This record gives sequence, structure tokens and C-alpha cells, in this order.
Amino acid sequence: MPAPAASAAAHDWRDGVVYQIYPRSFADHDGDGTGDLPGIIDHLDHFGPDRLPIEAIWLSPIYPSPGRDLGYDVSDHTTVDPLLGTDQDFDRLVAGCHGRGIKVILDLVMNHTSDEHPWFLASKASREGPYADFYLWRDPSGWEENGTPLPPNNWVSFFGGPGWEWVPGRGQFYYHTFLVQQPELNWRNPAVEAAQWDMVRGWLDRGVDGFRLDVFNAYLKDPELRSNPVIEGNSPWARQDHRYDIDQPDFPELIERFRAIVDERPGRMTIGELFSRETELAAKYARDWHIVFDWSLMESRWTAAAYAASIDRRERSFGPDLWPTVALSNHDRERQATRLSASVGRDREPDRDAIAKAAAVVILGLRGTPFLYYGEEIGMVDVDIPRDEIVDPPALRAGPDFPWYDRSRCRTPMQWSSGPGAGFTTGRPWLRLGPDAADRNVESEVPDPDSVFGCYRRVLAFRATSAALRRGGMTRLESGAADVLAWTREAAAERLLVLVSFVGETRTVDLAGIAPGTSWTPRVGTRREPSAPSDHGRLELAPDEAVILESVER
Ligand code: ISL
Repeated sequence: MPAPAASAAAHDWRDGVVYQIYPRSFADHDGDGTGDLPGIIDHLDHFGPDRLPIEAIWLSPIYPSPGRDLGYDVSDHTTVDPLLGTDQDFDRLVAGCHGRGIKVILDLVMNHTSDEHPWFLASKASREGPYADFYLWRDPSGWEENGTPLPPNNWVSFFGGPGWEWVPGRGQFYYHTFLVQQPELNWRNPAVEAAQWDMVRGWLDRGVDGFRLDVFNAYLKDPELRSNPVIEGNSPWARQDHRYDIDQPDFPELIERFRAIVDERPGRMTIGELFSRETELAAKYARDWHIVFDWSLMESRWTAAAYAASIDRRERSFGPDLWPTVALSNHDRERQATRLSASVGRDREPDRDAIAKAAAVVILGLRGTPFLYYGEEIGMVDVDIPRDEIVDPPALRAGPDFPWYDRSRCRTPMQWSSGPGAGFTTGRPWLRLGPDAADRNVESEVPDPDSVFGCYRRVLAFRATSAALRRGGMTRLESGAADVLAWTREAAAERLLVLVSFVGETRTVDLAGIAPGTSWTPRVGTRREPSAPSDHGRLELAPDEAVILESVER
């Protein structure tokens, strides 16, 4: 597909760092216990050049929502949820960000709406009228002898349970990939596409710089809604080959129509959230500054071998010409400080912090746009949530045939200070705070160069000055040392070597073996004073140390 004429230079920010804010949990300005847009405005200095220099913030949904899926069930995509603020607050947030050179990325949830959206209420009420065909309504495939209607096909919900909901008043079923309260939109109806594009243009008019597209590869379904082939798996969703309910052959054309609208304004970027698929497909959908999340790193254990395999797979899939993403956490996955340490049986301090810092060098040192999830910069960990406080609906139906990670655990309030409410709220927090908030918080870590925050800050500051780290090419090398990964990043005359130890023991790397005839000087790393090579070109990495070195002429 030909790239539009827009200049690539307008998109240089895609090699910058994006910081994901989960608005409910970032900062509460009005004291109601839930984070809000004014709270984000109050904390924009957190992203200052001497703190956490990032290029963009991605806001998880800010739109009116009954909150069944905590904002991913949208009842009006054109305005701001009063729980989070007002349209004026949003415009102030955009102005505050732009005044700091920070871009604003919104989360677009266009695959489905809330069942309280006016479109669905009208569609459910009548088979006539302009919204009758806005959703995936289908007649039963038949009837039980007792008169019970049978679903149109075998599709199920990713969130467990059936995928089809019977509506007696309409005499039909509707499909929902997620909650029953999240009816699927019918993207084969041109009126749906037109309505969505109008909404997108509205946010572009308000200065939005980009969009993250929730489960974008699920928009289109097979026109005949054929049943999926059945395969082996550990859950109803995993027991289907999703041939007919996602990744339809005409999806690329649809997403290019969306991208053309975004590209009507130069300098915008989009990020597709690839749903239930692998890295190779992410690369197939990615183009220029329309990038796509892939999950290979997110799903890798914290070992050199696993990361080497993921890095090689990403580089094979994306190649030098396509631009990948790098993320180890988000609002749906275990926090990396918990997941990575636990993946190698080291889920305790000081190992967790040590691994969190090494992972920061990986995220910021690999090729692609890094995505940071709020709290990872201070090493926030997953929080145990009692069943009666769980806020993630599918978690309440988890069981042997429906394994589910309770996403409540990674969505607890940001830990700003050791004070009451961890500086997040003066009220009662909507979700419990982490028990370590008194010690693990922004206020205590900012002054400490040995903290997780100290590591993020210095590596981000270095990355901001390094063309090689931001957009340079990448080559993985054999480090010659067990449990140590090595790769180079190069741009123009700048050549960097990234070394990462995945174990809590010292490791010695023979730099002469990696790059004969090259001298390297350490620039930044997990330690405030990174380990330096000996005169003989040997570098001893401290336990869990990661370091970025630059080649220097002899
Ligand atoms: O939750 C997951 C695994 O832990 C993810 O696979 C996620 O459910 C899936 O990628 C879709 O996620 C997106 O759409 C959902 C919403 O609940 C998620 O928060 C959002 O990221 C429905 O909108």
C-alpha cells in the first residue's frame, strides 16, 4: 500500500517514548477517590526533561462508560466521562501537554460499544430505523424442542461464556467478543464506518496526536458468520481456530481507510492493539507511523535465551524497514516487576528492583517505540486483590477451563508519596493501594539515583540525545557470556553496544570477542556508575547489570 505524501519527518516522534496513563488510577484531583484529567494536569511535570522525558502520553479510555469493563465499554465516544472530568479539562490537558512538547494519544474502542450506548438501545429496540443494523444481530440457527433458540454459530466470548446473547424483544441474538455489555459493532455496515470516522475527525480537530486502536484486527467478521474450526486448547476461546471472527481478508483495506483520515493531518501516529495473534501478523499490519503492538517480549520469561528468541523473531518479522513497538507492561498484563522476577523464581527484593532496572534498559535499548506503563518507572508490582474487591469482570468467572489473570492487580493507584492515599487521592481510593506505597513512591525514588526511577530517568535522558538508540539499526550479537544478551544500535557515526545480564551473579564479557579492534566507553546503565571495560577489553557485569557503551576511536 503506498504511503501517503506526508513527510516522515513529521513522525519523528514515533521513535520517542510513549507513557500509558490509566486515568482512573493516575491522580485524583477532586478527592472522589478516582483518578481524573485534572489530576493528570497536576502531574505533567512528572514528564519534565529532568524527570521522565517522554514524547507522548496514551490515555486509556476517557469517554462516558457504565464502567463494566472500566471504560472499554463506551456509551458516548465523543466526549469525556464526568467521572474523569469535562471537555474543558481535556482541552486544558492537551494544551498543557503540547506546551511541554508532549503528544496526546487517545484509546479508540471502535470494535464494540457499551450496551447503554444510544446506538445499541435503538438497535435493540427495533429491526427498523437507522441503527437496526449497527450491531451483529442474527436469527437463531434453530430451536431446541423446548423452544430455546440456538446461537447462529459456535463463536464464544474471549472473556469466558457464550458469545451470543438472545434478545427476545428483537427475536435475535447479538455477538459480543467481550462482555455481554459490550455488543460488537457491525463494521460491514457503511453507516457504522461513517459514524466512526466522524468521531475520529472530532478528536483530531481537538488536537489529538494519535490513537491506540483497541482490538483493531477484530473489527471485521466473516460476512457469513461461519463457525470457527475447533482445535485443542485450555479454554473455550483457545479451542477455536479464529478464522472467521478476527483478521478478515478485507481488514487491511478497512484500516487503510482509517489511516487515510488520520493522515489528513500531518504528524499523527496510530498504534493497533493486535488481539489474540502473534508477532508476524503485527508486522504485516504495520506501516510507516501506523505501528502495531506485538506481544512476543511481553510473553517471554526473563532469561537471555527467551529474550534472544523474541528479539530475533521481532527483527525477522519487522525487518529493518518496519517499525516495531516495545512494551513489557500495560493495563491488561502482570506488571513487569512482578512477572519477570517471578518467571525465574526471584519475585522478592532486591531481585525485583534489579530486574526492573535491567528490563528498563531492554525496553529503551531495543529498536522500536517504547511504551511505559504508569508506575513501572518506580518498580510498582502487582497487588493482591481480595475477591470482593476485584474490578475485572472476567476474573470473577476464572476457573480450570477459563484461566484468567485478574487485571485489577496491575491497575492500582499510582504511588506518588508516602503520605495518606499515597498522594493519589485525599479520598477513599477506588481500588486499594499497593501495600508498599509508603516506601515505593515517586517522592522517595526521585532523589535516589540507585532507585528504579533513577535508572529510568538516566536511560531516558541518554536516549533523548542518542539518534542510534532512538532510530538506529539493530544487530543482536553473541555475547560469549552465559545469560548475557548483546546487541548494537547504530546511526550515522554513533555505534552503541547494549549488554544485559539476566542473572543475579557477575558475568565477564570479552568485548574484543564481540567487536575486535573497537574500544568501548560506558555511557549509561542500571548502575549510577556503569561498569567499564578493563584495558584488555574485558567487562565484568555486576549481578543483573545492564549497560550501554559507545564505540570510541582508539
Ligand atoms: O486481557 C488480556 C489478557 O490478559 C488481553 O488479551 C486483552 O483482553 C485483549 O488484548 C483485548 O484488550 C483490549 O480490549 C478489551 C479490554 O478489556 C482491554 O482492557 C483492552 O486492552 C475489550 O475492550
